[in-house]
Amino acid sequence: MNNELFSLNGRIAWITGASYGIGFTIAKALYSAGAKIVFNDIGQEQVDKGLASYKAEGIPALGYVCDVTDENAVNATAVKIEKEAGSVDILVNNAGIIKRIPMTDMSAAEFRQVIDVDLNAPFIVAKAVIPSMIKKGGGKIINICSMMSELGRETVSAYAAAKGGLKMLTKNIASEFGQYNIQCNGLGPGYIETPQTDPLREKQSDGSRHPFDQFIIAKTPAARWGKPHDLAGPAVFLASAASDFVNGHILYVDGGILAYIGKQP
Ligand code: NAP
Ligand code: GCO
Repeated sequence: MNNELFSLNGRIAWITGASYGIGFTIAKALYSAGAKIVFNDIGQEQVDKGLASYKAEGIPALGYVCDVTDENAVNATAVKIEKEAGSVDILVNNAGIIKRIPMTDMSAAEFRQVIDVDLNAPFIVAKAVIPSMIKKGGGKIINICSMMSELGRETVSAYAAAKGGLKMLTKNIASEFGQYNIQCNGLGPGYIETPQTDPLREKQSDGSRHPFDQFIIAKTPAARWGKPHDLAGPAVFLASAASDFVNGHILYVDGGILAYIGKQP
C-alpha cells in the first residue's frame, strides 16, 4: 500500500480552537503525518498554554489569538498565517461551544451565541481560506460535526441546530468548490472524553457513574466513551490524498452509536 497516500508532508494545516481537546489531538495526528501546524484560540493565555502543550510534544506549532466569530480577526489571521507559515492547505473547523439549557429557558442571545461559534464561524473561516486554496489548485476542509448533526436530545437545541447546519454547510462547500479540487467533509465524533463533556461524566456523590455516562455506555456498541485519539486516523484520512474523491461526506467516529438502538436495560 502506497503510504504516500496518507502523507501530509509540506502541507499547512490550520486547526481552529486547538489549544487542547479534540482540536489538539487532531493537530498532533496531522503533524505526525507531516503537516505544519497552525492553530488559534480565543485569548493569549489559551494560545500560550496551547503553545506549551505543542512544545511538550515536540511540535513547532504557530499559535494565533483569534475569535473565530470575528470576521475581521479571522481574515487578518488568515493573512498572517499566509505570510508566516504559507497558504493553508488543510482547514479543520474545530472550535466550538455547547450550552446545555432547556429550550424554553434559553435566551435568544444564548441560542445565537452557539450558532455563532458552531455554524457562522466555520462559514467565516472557510470563506477566508477558499480563495487561496483555489489559487493553489486545491485543499481540504474538515468540519467537526457531531452526533447532534443527526440526532436531538433535551437541552441542546442550539447545538443540534448548529451542528445540523454545519453538516449541510459541509455538503454545500463540497458542491460549490469540488470543481477546484477542494474536498470538504465532516468528521462526526460520538461522545468523546474532553473538557466539553466532563459534566456528563462527573461521578455522583455516592461514587456511582453519572446517569448520562451510563446512558452513553448503553447506547454505544463499543460500550465506552471515545477518546480524542480515536479521531486521529479518520482526520489524517480526510486531510490526505487518500480521500481526494471523498467529498461532502460526514465520517462518523462514534463507536457505532448511530447504528445501534441501545442495550436493553
Ligand atoms: P472543548 O474541549 O470545549 O474545546 C473547544 C475549543 O474551542 C477550546 O479550545 C475553545 O477555546 C475553542 N473555542 C471556543 N470558542 C471559540 C472562539 N469563539 N474562537 C476561538 N476558539 C474558540 O471542546 P472539544 O470537546 O474538544 O470539541 C471540539 C469540537 O468537537 C467542537 O466543535 C465540538 O462541538 C465537537 N465535538 C465534541 C464532541 C465531544 O464529545 N467532546 C463530540 C462531537 C463533536 P477556549 O477554551 O479558550 O474557550
Ligand atoms: C451532549 C454532548 C454532545 C457531544 C457531541 C456528541 O451534551 O449531548 O456534549 O453534544 O458533545 O456533540 O457528538
